Amino acid sequence: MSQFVTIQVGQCGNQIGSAFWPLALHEYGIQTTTDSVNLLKVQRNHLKHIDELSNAFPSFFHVPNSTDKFYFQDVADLNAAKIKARAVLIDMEDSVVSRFKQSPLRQLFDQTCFVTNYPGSGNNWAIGYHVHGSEYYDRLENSIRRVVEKCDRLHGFLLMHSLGGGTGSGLGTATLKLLKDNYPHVERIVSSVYPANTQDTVTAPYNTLLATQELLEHATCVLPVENKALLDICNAQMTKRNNMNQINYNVSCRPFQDMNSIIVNMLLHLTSGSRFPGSLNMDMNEVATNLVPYPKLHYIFSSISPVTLSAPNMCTTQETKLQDELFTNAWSRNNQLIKLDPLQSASVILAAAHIARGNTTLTDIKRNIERFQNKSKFTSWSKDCMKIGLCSIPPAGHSSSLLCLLNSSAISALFKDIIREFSTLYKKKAHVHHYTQVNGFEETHFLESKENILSLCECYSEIRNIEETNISRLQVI
Ligand SMILES: Nc1nc2c(ncn2[C@@H]2O[C@H](COP(=O)(O)OP(=O)(O)OP(=O)(O)O)[C@@H](O)[C@H]2O)c(=O)[nH]1
Ligand SMILES: [Mg+2]
Repeated sequence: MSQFVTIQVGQCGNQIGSAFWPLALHEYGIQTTTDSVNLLKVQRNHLKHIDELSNAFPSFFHVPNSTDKFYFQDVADLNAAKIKARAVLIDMEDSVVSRFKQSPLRQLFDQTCFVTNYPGSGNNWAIGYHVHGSEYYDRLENSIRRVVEKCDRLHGFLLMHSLGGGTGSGLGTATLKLLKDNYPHVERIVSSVYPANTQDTVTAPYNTLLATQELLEHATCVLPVENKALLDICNAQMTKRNNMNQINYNVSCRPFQDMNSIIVNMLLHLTSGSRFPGSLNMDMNEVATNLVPYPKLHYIFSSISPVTLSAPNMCTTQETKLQDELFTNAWSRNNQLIKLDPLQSASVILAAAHIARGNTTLTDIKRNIERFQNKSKFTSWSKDCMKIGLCSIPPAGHSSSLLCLLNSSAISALFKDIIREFSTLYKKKAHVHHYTQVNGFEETHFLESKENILSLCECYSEIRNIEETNISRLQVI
């Protein structure tokens, strides 16, 4: 089974990480809470799939003395066996990362995998990328190398960060470049949280533009996420629950925790085919080969169904959903992790993949793929090809689930938004001096990034126009 190293950068990246590790352990049937409902469910799940879980466990965790018997049931077992997460935790302030050091999972993280400083990158991409990127290059290189050396089947890096601030966007993309330079053949899958239009950081448009340019150059695949979309998904989930659950939820709610667990479930689902067996397993390297037709056109829409929230009481076992309903929900724009519709009529699908987990059958998939092909517009080369994956192990708490991945020209709306927000600020040269006073940053970098993103938008519209011309010609004949 493949192995993955997660790299968490900045506040957001590390908060996503703090949702990631308990849920990843949960998937292997390992208990991290004292909640009795969850305990029962996890243990049942654990017993049913013990062999598969045992084989798949080293995907995210280093087991020093490999044992034949998979005996881990809770954190104490992990500590006794000196299990370590394959992770590097980076932040230029230490408040979020230090929460890891105090959490019940603290012994999962080796001291050498923490790279922190004080007091952050001041919401400035240039400080994250140029100042911290140079100063911490050697430490990052060493920390990553140490984790990599403990892998014998390293398949990919999973980088988690946001683009609105300075550390996740600046140092995050500097780290991505480091990964590309040092490990060019290992996939770099990035989950990037894009800021909402009503931004909490005035310089977010600059940081987002500059980071996006780096993501285009150095990532294998980017799975963009918007907090607005996550919040809407969480709210929709809440209105479906009864009042008592709603009250419990409101009391215990930590909004980012639920929003982040949606991202985590997407990442766990994405990697499931490389970790668990299945009758038609989709490996991670197949994701990039199938979904990225040209190197820079690697932004992928993702949606999952059913949605899982992590708050106590909320992650109860669901009855088997009707399979067709799983697919319909995954195609809905309401389930997309960004606030765009990949299937809108003016767009064209460049590539698509559906990864099912649990008791979905090939017949279910085939029937639904046909529905999908009839409702969507494709390029000439993607019309008849649909990558499908079937992984037999469902996520914790569900009997089946579906991840839909789409490379759609509709993504250009995200890029146009980035340029619009940037131009509003840049027209008045507001806040520019914070960037130009950073050693290594040139003002031309803003305009070059803008040009590159614009030319990406042109690529998407060219593909869409060619397809439209083809379609109308066909109609005339
Ligand atoms: N989904 C999600 N978004 C977050 C989280 N924390 C922060 N954000 C978003 O991330 C952006 C701010 O970036 P941060 O991650 O706080 O910044 P940073 O990378 O630590 O950079 P600096 O603090 O500027 O050094 C804003 O758009 C926030 O809404 C989180 O836990 N989850
Ligand atoms: Mg920060």
